Amino acid sequence: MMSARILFGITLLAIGTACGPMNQPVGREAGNELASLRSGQTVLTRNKRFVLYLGLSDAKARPVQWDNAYTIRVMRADQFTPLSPAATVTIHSDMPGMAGMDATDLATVNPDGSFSATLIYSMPGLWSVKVTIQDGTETDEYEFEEQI
Ligand SMILES: [Cu+2]
Repeated sequence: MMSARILFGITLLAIGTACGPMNQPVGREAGNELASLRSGQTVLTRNKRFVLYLGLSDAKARPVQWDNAYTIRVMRADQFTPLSPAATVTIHSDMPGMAGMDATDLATVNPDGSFSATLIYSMPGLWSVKVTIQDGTETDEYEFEEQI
């Protein structure tokens, strides 16, 4: 029977091998650079349909491994009007180059119209995050990367 120490070593080796590519930024097409989103930054979504604010809820400067609570605020970019009550915000996170790491979460809407979501970066490395906003017939997204 294998000792626990040997088994642990084999497991670490397997993880190290599997995760090699994910610590490198994946190749980018021109004009499709992914930015790291600084907490508290306000950005326009890809097709300029929405203004998106995404901030860490507990005033951390940077996200950390495991749970990160985010507050998300969205306005329609054309008139700076609020979203309709039926609007949804979905967050998809993944590690580029590593299978089986992706997760999709629907953000919870708060009484003041903001959204809350918890992103779980389950291991160190490069994470790719896509925020998708849908309001009626309008859908738009914003992608960024985080090095955890
Ligand atoms: Cu990984």
